[in-house]
Amino acid sequence: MGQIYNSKKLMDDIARLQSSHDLIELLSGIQQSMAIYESGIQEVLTKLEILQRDARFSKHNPIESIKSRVKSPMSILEKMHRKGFPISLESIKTNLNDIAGIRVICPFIEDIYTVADMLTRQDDLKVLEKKDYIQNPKPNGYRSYHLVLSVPVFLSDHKELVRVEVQLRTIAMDCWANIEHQLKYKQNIPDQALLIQELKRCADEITSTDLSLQTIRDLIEHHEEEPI
Ligand code: 0O2
Repeated sequence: MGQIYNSKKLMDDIARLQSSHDLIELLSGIQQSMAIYESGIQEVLTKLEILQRDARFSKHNPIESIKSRVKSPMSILEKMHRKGFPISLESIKTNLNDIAGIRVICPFIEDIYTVADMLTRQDDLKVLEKKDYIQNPKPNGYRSYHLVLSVPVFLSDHKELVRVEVQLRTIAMDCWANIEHQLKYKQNIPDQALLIQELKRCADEITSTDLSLQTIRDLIEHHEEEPI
């Protein structure tokens, strides 16, 4: 997420690298490969929905809401370009972990680890990567827990292992990340440096609020009711 997204510059760079025929082929190849990523998302979404349904029978539901998306072709090309990877279908498949993406929003920090545990215990999923940006926030203040999972998708004549990135965050972390993402993709905003500084301050306040809310919830939960 380092650089400001400049679609004109990206297209100029890609045009320099490829003939326009190659580029059209590449974009249609990306479009065709989307179906398999959608299937990967569907598999993991089903698992999360089952967990959500199961939680209806317990005291607390650790999942507030779930969002999903397949990365758009332009966003795929922008990320390949930003990371300096060669631009080809094979390279996209090898190098990008988040073409299929799911975001799980949790009420409390502890819920994030509960849901991550419940998912990673499932023996048909393989955990390829874990990144704990809650214990180790990014310098800009970004906090979330990321998992890259490999999920089997059964097609008519073969099985494909699809990589799906799951981002888990609290409601406040999600709100922060959405605003920060918008700022990154906007150009020529006045006082950008000041806004970045303000965002960092908000991230620190959110961290402290998330921790306090967790403590209050734990106190309420562990309070033994007096017998009447
Ligand atoms: P977009 O537009 O949201 O899709 P990796 O190969 O996994 O090691 P990667 O993909 O850079 O390298 O990993 P990382 O840091 O886990 O980031 C993956 C995604 O997490 C990003 O995808 C964002 O969605 C989110 N993310 C990471 N850092 C930040 C941040 O500082 N701010 C915000 N708002 N989101 C962040 P994309 O493709 O960069 O962006």
